[in-house]
Amino acid sequence: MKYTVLSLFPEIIHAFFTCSVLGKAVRRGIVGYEALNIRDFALDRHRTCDDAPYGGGAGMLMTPGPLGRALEAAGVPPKEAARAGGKTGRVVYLSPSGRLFTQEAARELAREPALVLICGRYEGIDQRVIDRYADDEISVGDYVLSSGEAAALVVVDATYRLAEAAISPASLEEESFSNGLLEYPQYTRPAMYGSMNVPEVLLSGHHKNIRQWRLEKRVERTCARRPDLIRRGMETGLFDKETRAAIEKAEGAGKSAEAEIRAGMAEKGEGGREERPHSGREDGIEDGSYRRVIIEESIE
Ligand code: 9D3
Repeated sequence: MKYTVLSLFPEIIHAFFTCSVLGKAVRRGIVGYEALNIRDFALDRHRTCDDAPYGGGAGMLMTPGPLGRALEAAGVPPKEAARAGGKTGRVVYLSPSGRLFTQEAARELAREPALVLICGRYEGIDQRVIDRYADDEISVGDYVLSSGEAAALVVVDATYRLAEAAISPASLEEESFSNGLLEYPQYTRPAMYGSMNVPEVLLSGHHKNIRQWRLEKRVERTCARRPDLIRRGMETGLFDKETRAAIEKAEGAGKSAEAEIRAGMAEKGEGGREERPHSGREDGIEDGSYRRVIIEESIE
């Protein structure tokens, strides 16, 4: 897969493509990328890329000139020039008004030979440059980001690993959403972490019980956190007999989202209220000290 990312902050893009697993894929030549600075295509002395919206309104918009020239430099012809069949790959504008990015959308984009990703800054970009060059408009979720870069990196991350797996399928293990349930909780050494023990069943070596426990945990979690996934799986006949039985059991035990929250509160005190008044701090530390964040391990 070859990515071309157009941004006013290409340093953000470079950092992502040179670190960790993706960095290795780039160095091995499995993934290619180019990060273009849109500002390099501005023509005036101040390299202006923004202007006020026609018709009024808050904030500034990205002007079409520099972005259009950056796209042409990336080999993207305007639509009126009748594109010569998929050579530049799909042009995606990351936008809060786009269609929702899902695993299905990631699979679809991963099939392209190349992707051109446009990151907006300010309040957005002039509609004419979208109409003239973009094939697709994608949002990564219903929350407000300050710009398109983080969204573009989400799309890169979700697609490059699928594209890579298409070359060497051994690396693609079972996807979290492929059977419609969330993952089970995981534990590694040490078996005792402070006063917190690893669940006994995982140390038992009893593989059938472990499989059953993991299925129950997945179902409990999914019922509590993503009841939409349970509904969808039921409606589409996605779940096998064991899973359906586990769902009935979890629902019978009242493991719905609200039930789990109420259960959590009941453990802390009566009536769902905490026993001590809240200090006003969000991190739960009551003595005025700072929370220490310990990074135990970094990923190569
Ligand atoms: C004042 C109206 N805002 C819309 C809610 C304008 C606006 C918000 C956020 C304009 C640009 C942005 C920056 N966001 C993105 O560029 C973006 C985004 C996002 O904010 N959420 C989810 N997906 C994406 S993809 C690009």
